[in-house]
Amino acid sequence: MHTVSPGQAKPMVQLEDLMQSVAEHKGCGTTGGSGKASCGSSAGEGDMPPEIWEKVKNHPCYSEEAHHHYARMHVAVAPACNIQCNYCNRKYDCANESRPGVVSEKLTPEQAAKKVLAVASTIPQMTVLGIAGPGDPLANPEKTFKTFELISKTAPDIKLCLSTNGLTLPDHVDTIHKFNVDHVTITINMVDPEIGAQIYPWVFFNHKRYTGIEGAKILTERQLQGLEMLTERGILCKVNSVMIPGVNDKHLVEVNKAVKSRGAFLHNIMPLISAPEHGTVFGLNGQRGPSAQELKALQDSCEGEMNMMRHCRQCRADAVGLLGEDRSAEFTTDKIMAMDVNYDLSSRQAYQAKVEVERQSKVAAKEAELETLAGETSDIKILVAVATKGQGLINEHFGHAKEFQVYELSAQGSKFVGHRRVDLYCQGGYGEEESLDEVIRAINDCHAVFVAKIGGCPKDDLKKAGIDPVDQFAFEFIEQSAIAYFKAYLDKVKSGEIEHVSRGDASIRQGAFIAAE
Ligand code: CLF
Ligand code: SF4
Repeated sequence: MHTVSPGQAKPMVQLEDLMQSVAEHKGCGTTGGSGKASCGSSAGEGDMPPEIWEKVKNHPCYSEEAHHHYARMHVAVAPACNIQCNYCNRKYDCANESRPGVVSEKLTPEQAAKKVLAVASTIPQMTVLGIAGPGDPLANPEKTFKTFELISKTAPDIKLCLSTNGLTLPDHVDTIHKFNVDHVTITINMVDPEIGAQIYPWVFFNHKRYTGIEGAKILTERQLQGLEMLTERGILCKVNSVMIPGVNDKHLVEVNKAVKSRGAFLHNIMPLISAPEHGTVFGLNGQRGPSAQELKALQDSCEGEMNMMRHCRQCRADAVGLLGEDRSAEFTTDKIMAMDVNYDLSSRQAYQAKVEVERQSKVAAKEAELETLAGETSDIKILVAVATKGQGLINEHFGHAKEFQVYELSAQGSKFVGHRRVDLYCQGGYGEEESLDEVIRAINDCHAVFVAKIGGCPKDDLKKAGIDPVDQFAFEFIEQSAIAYFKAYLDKVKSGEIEHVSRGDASIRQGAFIAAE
């Protein structure tokens, strides 16, 4: 998405201003191709054709399971944009796929290529390079494709990924194919121009500015045409949609159908992040974002044959690292240019082979635990929150967690359904009551919170709020532990030791809002 600065929030911006201003589109907008079940979920190798598995197995956005192990990076080579979104402030990075916040350092294609080699040498599990802004990559085609060209020559093992608003996509599909860009994200927020007019004040197309319904009509036609052209060529497409309560929330079910029928591989419905200090039209109008519960309900209602991405972190246009972590400060232009880069393909491959062994042992442990639920017919579902630093392990202290991953547990097993950002509870050695309240609010639809360690006071407060603090699975695999916990929970319910109480509505009542940053 892109965000809008106060000045640029006004509809009448000249193209020259537009091209010079630093439009900041962060993130991705890909749709994907082949229709078969895949990867926002924890679908694995047996669930899809081998050629699709090859494309998604180590892409952290296209595979929920891969995101625990593999990293992506973005290079901010695309400053300009050709549309205006009401959730975008051009002072900041594009909101299509990132949260408003910090202005990225703009790079030339040559600087970007050096940065990719520097990161690939330092972080061997970095497998994907995405161009996602800070404007629209296809409003800056020369820089975008020059970057891809340089990287495909120097680091051929890295997957190339692109995120766009889709306005000029049909014009670039052949070039995207030529450069072996296998993953494209299109941000599609509507297929009805009347709704589009509430989101996009204008689009700039064929040297002319179009406003209102007329502009939105052009945009939706071009987006859907581009999606069809990509999927015809076997390019995996993901669609990102920003959920804007009262504007397009109900309509996104229609969007889901429209993109699914055109071959999109994955749909990523993201929450609007909106606050007055972002200076966006929506932020200044008081447009709210959805609660975590509202977002999950919409994602659930769209989940059918097409997988829904639930693990998106709305990352910046210069993000580096595992999803949810940001190592971009280690790779500023000054630091990169001073680095002695040694890109060694064989050591990267050796490291990734070890990652695969780790990953397989995690999958095997989950499968084995799942067998304990065989024949289980209960329709009970519960959510659990998990403090983790990655690798699919419960390996974070409660007080150090900046976010909790949320899993839904049922007789079918465990499913990742989202994450909740929170302020650190532990501030320099002692807890902050306000932060603890915030944590409890954020996870109050969960029955339990799994942690590596937790102090006595927060433990008591969590219990009082009806949330079970669980540290018995410290440093063990998340999903294996969660299934074991759920099995024990069901056994206790059946024996009458405890009564199952649904906590599903609690977050709506008490407002477990997704934290806007
Ligand atoms: Fe980047 Fe996007 Fe490629 Fe991923 S991000 S261009 S597909 S490599 Fe990923 Fe970030 Fe969410 Fe985007 S977590 S904002 S979905
Ligand atoms: Fe901002 Fe353009 Fe991205 Fe929209 S498409 S969020 S206006 S940079």
